[in-house]
Amino acid sequence: MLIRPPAEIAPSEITPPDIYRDRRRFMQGMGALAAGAALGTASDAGAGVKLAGVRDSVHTLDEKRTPYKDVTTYNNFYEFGTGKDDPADRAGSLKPRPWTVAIEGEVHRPQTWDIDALLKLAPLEERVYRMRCVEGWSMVIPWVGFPLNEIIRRAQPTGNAKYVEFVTLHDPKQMPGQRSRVLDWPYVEGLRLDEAMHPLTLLAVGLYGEVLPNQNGAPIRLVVPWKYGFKSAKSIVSIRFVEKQPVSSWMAAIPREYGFYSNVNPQVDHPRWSQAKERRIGEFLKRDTLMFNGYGEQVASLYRGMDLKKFF
Ligand SMILES: Nc1nc2c(c(=O)[nH]1)N[C@H]1C(S)=C(S)[C@@H](COP(=O)(O)O)O[C@H]1N2
Ligand SMILES: [Mo]
Repeated sequence: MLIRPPAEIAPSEITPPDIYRDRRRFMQGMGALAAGAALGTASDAGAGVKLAGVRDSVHTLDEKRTPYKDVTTYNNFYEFGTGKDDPADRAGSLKPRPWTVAIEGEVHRPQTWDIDALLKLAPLEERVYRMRCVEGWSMVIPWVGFPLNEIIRRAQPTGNAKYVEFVTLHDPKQMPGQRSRVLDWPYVEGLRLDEAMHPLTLLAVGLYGEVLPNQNGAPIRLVVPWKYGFKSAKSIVSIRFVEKQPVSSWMAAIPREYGFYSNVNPQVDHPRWSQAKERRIGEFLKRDTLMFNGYGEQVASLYRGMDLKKFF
């Protein structure tokens, strides 16, 4: 999004033949099986493998879900390149096992979670969320995950914890895009503690009932449905509780264009384009962008009294 204007997507770009998806998933499955065997870990770590025991939740939508192949082949994940199809083509070098997530900083109980233990921390739910990229496109995605607040409660933030920082893996061997300096790596994002505690804020480990594909942020990523997509950091290795407002990677790169809050807000234009409308991937006509991406009833109270033009 650093270099691209709002996406104008050719239908051919978003409807590759089905066979493409099937071939890719087959190969990923084989890769996961091989990796599982080599590491002696469960083979259910692989993308495309069905997640067991996923509950339905009240978080669903009466909107058409974006097809799996679009969700997994039209991505932003600059660690694998800046093109929309780079992550699907190149994220095979990411190894989602073994993996740990450190809970650190201003907490009474810092802890490093092994990813497989983390998967058992709370019941997995399916949540169908709208996702809106600041570039002007959107999707409806059935995520699988659990609320971030499940981890936060266990970590017991101290009185100094005002914000939470999310840090993506930094390893140019696994993430070749980190060899070019499009961003100051690692990718860092942040939320205010109350935003992080909000029941809509999700840690996702899957989509469409299956283990998260690498290109979507395996093995664990944030999903904050009322904020622009870039707030939802992928492939997280650290969740840090801090006193001062973090500087996110996008704020550091282009402070005039990307602020800390980044709430979806059709009334606040991006300095280079309008945010009033969006193109739902797979649709032809643009639709109006909704305040807080349609989650206003749940989240507007977090911002009561704040000037959202100033705190963009
Ligand atoms: N680590 C990391 N996280 C990231 C990004 C990225 O480049 N690196 N891109 C963000 C942006 S701009 C968007 S729109 C979403 C896209 O998520 P998706 O590809 O799963 O739809 O991921 C976000 N999380
Ligand atoms: Mo984005």
